[in-house]
Amino acid sequence: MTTKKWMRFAIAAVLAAVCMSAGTAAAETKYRVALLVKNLGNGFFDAAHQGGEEAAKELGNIELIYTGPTTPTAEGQIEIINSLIAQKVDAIVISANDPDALIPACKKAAKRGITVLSFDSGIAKAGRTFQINPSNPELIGLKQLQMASKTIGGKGEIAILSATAQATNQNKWIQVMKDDLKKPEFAGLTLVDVVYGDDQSDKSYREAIGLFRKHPNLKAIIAPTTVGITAAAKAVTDQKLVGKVFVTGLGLPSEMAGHVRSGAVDTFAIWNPIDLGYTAVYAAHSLLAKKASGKPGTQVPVGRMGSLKIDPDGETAMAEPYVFDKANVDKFAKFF
Ligand code: RAM
Repeated sequence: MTTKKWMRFAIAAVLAAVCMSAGTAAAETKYRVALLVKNLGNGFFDAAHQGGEEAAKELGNIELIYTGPTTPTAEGQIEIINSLIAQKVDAIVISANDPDALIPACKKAAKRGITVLSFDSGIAKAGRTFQINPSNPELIGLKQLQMASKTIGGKGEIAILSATAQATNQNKWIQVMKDDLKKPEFAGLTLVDVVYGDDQSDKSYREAIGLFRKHPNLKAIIAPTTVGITAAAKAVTDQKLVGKVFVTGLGLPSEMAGHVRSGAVDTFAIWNPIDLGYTAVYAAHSLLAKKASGKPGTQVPVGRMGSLKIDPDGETAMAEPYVFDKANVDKFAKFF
């Protein structure tokens, strides 16, 4: 090797060593982030998990732990939070089964230095740094009433088939719908019942059948849950009520395409659950890496989703719900 060549080789070797040690330093700041969902086996959360993994991959220093109870209960989530505290994770990003019951467990986690965020279904202020709503709750509630009203020509009996009776997100949307029903725009609609399928397919199905029996003049079921809406649509088909009772609410195009085709569903809405999971995990990283405080009035960077503006109540919204019908459902069914 000539002296010149040797010098070049030596410089390259030193540079490589410096880069490697920088790489090792980055690898040392690996964050363990738990994505704790209402329950496992729900396609909506599977999609959110996919988005969370995407954020973890992009950021490079997150180990994502995807977890949740088998049924959507606060007790199941409290048990998991205690185990995550024992495992000393860095952050818990939770879709809560109850706004208040989880506060003590989440406070305990925060005391041990764990960052706690809620997404999808929130925890009350005292239990988290901030809550990421998929969209503005007023808009989500209103959209569902508008879809039901349009499908049944603005007139008739409607019922709500929800998730669990304690779910923060569904309860908020139901309240918005009840308030909006007082508007002249919805004067022809009568809300005759609110029932709970607990985000379990079989219970949701039975509740839908119960509604048909109890309310023979029922025109529409609004199910503000991806589990409830599919079960209700199946019940309508099985009971040969297509064209008589319509189902609307919040659903996944992948699960709803067949029901739109059958006519049991005219329109339904949802936001992108992959984006929601991505946003939630990215936001946790921004706090852990001290790129944001998460305090009201500040912004939190969330990668390809831009940034979240935290409002005075410590809440933020991701995007607007999107409406699906037979013209576009198949296109989106490939994604979520
Ligand atoms: C179900 C869950 C979730 C909700 C969606 C619309 O999958 O209840 O929390 O956001 O429906």
